[in-house]
Amino acid sequence: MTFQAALKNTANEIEVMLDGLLSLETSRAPRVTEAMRYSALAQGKRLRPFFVSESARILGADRQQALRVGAALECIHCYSLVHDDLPAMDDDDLRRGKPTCHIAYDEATAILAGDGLLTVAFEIVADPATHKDGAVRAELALELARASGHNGMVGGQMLDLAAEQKHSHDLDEIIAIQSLKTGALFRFSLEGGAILAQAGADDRATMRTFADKIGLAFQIADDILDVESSPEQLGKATQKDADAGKATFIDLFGLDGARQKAGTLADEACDLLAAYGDKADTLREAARFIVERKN
Ligand code: GRG
Repeated sequence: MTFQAALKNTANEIEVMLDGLLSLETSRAPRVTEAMRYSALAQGKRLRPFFVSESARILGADRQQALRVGAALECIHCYSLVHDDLPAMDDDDLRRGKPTCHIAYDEATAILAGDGLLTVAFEIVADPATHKDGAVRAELALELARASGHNGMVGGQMLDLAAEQKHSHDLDEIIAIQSLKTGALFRFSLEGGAILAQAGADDRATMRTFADKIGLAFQIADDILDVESSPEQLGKATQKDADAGKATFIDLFGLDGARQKAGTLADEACDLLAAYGDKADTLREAARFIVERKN
């Protein structure tokens, strides 16, 4: 199966799963559930669940279980987008081609919808349907919390806000920030499949290193799209980084240099998968897509 077909399949399955997990029928507070559904069921690429399902497939874990872990991770990703769009953060009106959650609802509802998505992620992972072995579920919850929290994505967002204030343009600092802000969830996506498969230390390390390379390549591509693309194409505002005084990889490498750096990272990521042979072809295509994508 080609990468595009596999991504589409996973996206469809994740949307069906999220539709069931975020059920309005069983909701005791329909407004917040509606806002959660509004953001989580909006058209996203579902890259992170795709990576969970691919690492699970390559390492021999069950697909339905991998989809549950992917759905949990997508909930965390969507919560971060909802909160990131709030007036106190990026103050954006457009996300995934639609009004952002606080515009469609209101700020308090958007904050609660983000909180709801964050917590439901752990409800999904801790449910016995995710894995029969409680130790596996506990490890998934632990790593997901580490990736999402103050020493992961939340910490990266904090450092990013601070760097904006001091207009910092130091390469090591930008890499360190991005490795937390966007890299941590990619790391969990590839390690999550390995945890489900109860894979050994070598496989887990390979998946983590692959994730670090593509996570950084993803962020460089994001910086390029912010400069070169349009809100119509991306479904979100562009030219945000310069306006916010954010230090980006383009400031450091220039546009061509940034493109080259992202390509090199994708090559290095693909090389890491040699031991998995053809089985990892879709993952290799995904690494290329990360740097060549148009949205
Ligand atoms: C507010 C706790 C908190 C964290 C925010 C990751 C993050 C930290 C904010 C997201 C804002 C942003 C635009 C970050 C740049 C990289 C990124 C995560 C882009 C969006 O991811 P895609 O392209 O989006 O996978 P889709 O919509 O396809 O899921």
